[in-house]
Amino acid sequence: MLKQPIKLTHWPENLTRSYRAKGYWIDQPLTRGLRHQARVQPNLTAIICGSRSLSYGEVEQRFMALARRLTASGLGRGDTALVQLPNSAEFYITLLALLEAGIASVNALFAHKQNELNAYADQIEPSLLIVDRSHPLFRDNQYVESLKARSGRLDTVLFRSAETADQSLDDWMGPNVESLSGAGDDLPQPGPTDPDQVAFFQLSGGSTGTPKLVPRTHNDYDYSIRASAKICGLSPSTRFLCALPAPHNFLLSSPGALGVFHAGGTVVLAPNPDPQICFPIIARHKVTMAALVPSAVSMWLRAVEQAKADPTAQEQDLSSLKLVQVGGASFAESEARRVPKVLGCTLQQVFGMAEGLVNYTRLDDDPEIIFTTQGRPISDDDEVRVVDENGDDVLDGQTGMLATRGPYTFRGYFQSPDANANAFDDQGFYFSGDLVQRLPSGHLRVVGRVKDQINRGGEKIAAEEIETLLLRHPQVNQAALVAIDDLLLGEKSCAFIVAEGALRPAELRRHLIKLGVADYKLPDRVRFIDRMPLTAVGKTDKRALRKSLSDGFARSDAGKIPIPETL
Ligand code: J2J
Repeated sequence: MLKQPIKLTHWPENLTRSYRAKGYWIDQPLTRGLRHQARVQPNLTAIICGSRSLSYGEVEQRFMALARRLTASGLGRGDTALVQLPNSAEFYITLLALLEAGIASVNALFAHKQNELNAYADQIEPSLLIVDRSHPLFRDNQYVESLKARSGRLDTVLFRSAETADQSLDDWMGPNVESLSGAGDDLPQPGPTDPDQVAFFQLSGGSTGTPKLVPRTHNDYDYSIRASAKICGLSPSTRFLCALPAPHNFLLSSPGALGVFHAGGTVVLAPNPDPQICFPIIARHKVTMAALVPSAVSMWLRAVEQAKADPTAQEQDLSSLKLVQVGGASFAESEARRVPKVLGCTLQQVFGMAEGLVNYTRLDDDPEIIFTTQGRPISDDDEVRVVDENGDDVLDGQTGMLATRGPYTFRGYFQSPDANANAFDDQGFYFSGDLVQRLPSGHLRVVGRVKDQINRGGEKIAAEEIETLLLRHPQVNQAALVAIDDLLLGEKSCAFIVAEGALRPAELRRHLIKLGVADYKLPDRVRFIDRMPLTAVGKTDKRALRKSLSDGFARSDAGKIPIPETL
């Protein structure tokens, strides 16, 4: 029996016609870029991962083998997969295989734990799970069994870093596809979903209780990738460093690894943006371009300056680096101005979102524009409105809420009617929750947000999600999570708690860890208060809570700051 396509809120007919007519939507699968390069330059390097180097030909062979195996085992269009892999060649090979086989994946960050994975599994009911045995959740089979209980459809589980008894991801990518299935030519052939249907799900930063999923189609995502690759000047000589989580929209599509594959360049993987790890990689592999969050750029600037001041320090050859992209959170103008001087390369500011719209400063923009704005949209057909609380457009230079629609901005979260009712107006404009100003040139400046979210160095935390979990502690009567200013990360989180009886921050931390929350979502500070301040309409007055945080309280100890590994 044919499975139903995955539910999607489509763009209106007149717009889809126009996006096709203008050449944005080309009705090709997202694997097109890599497969094209595998044909024209099979021996060039596509991925460098530790000591391994994979050519375009090898990557294609491996992902096609995996796609065929998956198809042979009865998986295909209408099926979904939950994937959690670290930064590795296998991540890209898996993603490409699932796209080729028509299986829509959710690619969880490696930092995610049961809280997040359960939420994704409940939404997509995966038939397939692809995970890494080195992740603490998958050291034994207990959690896999509980995921199977959540999703009745889940019966295929593949492991990276597999143990002997496991179905090994590596074997499924291996060359002996026919002999493994014993069928040969009779095997059903893999086929991607229709280009207008869901290709995979991106993860929303979110501001509600449950992590939300953004369905992305081949057509819309591929357009954003092709156009981004052009804006960023990618070519076969591009060597792109991916040192943040590979599944994140920034690292995947702005222009990210998929943009690099489209252009025939090389993706060089690193586990995190620590300069001690990344600088030698840049020197060894002659990296030309890196995508970073602001806190990582600040660490790089500091590391270069410290090395310059220290005559005994080993020299770091960063001369191959031509472009550093910074995005995901606000980047201080003073830091932006230092980038060309200290790192000796061009800076590009990127303001994007998993939901769609991506803005770039252009490589040839006036330096003042690059230092002081977060760029302008990819497409002439990105409709951007900056509006006041009545929905009326504000003048250029004035602050308003960002609302957008266009050829690669989604039309609705997966199975979330309430969130969609809040996030969209009746014209299909998506309200991102950002407060921005637009310059007459079309460049945007991000000046704040209205969404109830904390942006911890690019890692997004939906306040409501954590508040709901805090409230599950029997002694917590009320909870509110707010942002504290932080010198390196931009923001950290502080939980205000009204508790019953004596309760210690460590106990709350243990409670959240037990619920399986990703570490970056654990409150950095906890404050116990007697009463929640309320607004006139009786809601928690978060503004008052933020104001009550004194400067001294908010200051962070730079020496103790963990390296931001996730976006
Ligand atoms: C201020 N805030 C920013 C910026 C994102 C490219 C780059 C980033 C993301 C991303 C992405 C910002 N200055 N330069 O998907 O393709 C905040 C805004 C935005 C939210 C989206 C991409 N760049 N932000 O960060 O889905 O609040 O995507 O709405 O994780 O990050 O977060 P996310």
